Amino acid sequence: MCKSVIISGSEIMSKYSKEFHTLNYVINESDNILLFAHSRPDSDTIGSVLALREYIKSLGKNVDIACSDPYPTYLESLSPNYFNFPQNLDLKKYNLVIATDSVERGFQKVKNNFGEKQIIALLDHHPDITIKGDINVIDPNYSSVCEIIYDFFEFNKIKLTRNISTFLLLGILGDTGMFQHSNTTARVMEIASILIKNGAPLSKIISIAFSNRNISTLKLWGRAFEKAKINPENGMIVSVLTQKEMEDCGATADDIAQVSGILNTVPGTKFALILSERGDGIIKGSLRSEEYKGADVSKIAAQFGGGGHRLASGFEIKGKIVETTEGWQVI
Ligand SMILES: [Mn+2]
Repeated sequence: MCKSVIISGSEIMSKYSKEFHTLNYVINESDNILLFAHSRPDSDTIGSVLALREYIKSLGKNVDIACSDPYPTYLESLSPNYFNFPQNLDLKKYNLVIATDSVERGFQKVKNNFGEKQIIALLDHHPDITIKGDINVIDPNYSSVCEIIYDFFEFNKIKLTRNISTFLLLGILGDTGMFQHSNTTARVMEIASILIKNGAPLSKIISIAFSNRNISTLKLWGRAFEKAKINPENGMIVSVLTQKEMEDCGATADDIAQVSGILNTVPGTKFALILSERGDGIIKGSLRSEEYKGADVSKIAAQFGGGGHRLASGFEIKGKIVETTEGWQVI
């Protein structure tokens, strides 16, 4: 999908030439730079800030990373923890602030703390971003923000060190579901190949970041899989998780994320739906499908006032999940 970088002779052209040029100029002109990762940080936002930190550090600048939630301990063997809580930083001292990925998940809360002289750059690949910075690269055609940053580095001829390559591959692997989601374009594979050539340890990243599971996660998945039902009429595979089950397993809402992806692997199904209770009488519906199944789950989400895209959508309804003889009912 992303065809933004066209190599013609020695000149690298990009759809974001202006933004990439300006961002690099501002980085070089700034003494203090803040990188902002989103709340409940995932591998894309983490890989983005770590890769940018590595580059900015190499220029001899002062660079800090802010995030409202802690750095995941399982990633400590990939990189030390450089995360700070925003409230522990003097936010006024930075010349430049770069927020990466899901910029509306956390960054909008602190955005007003920055003054007019502080430059804000937003790098994101989510649709429907309403906040604006001074420099914006917001493009849902990118698989990940790490792919945007790769283009930024390539455009500015910045050396991809082993660490930078590792962090960018971490984000790309996370957001493409380890090259399984439909956003895995030829360009993504080309970039991944270059990152691996530059020393990114593919299998190490996968085992550290994506193959380890908490026992609480497995228990919760077990509950969801045990209860899964298939509706042969519409090809839906559905399961539910109550708040009590999450508490019993010691699991969190993050542990639910992959359940629908795994349910989708059941042959003959068109899409998966997971209903989960989230406290305050809210039930969250998470819908997933796969490219080859030809379903559009955003249409189902829209019926319940939700949204998203064709292969991944969600909605929220009020109520409580009650098991009946035929299935479940929301009351
Ligand atoms: Mn992302």
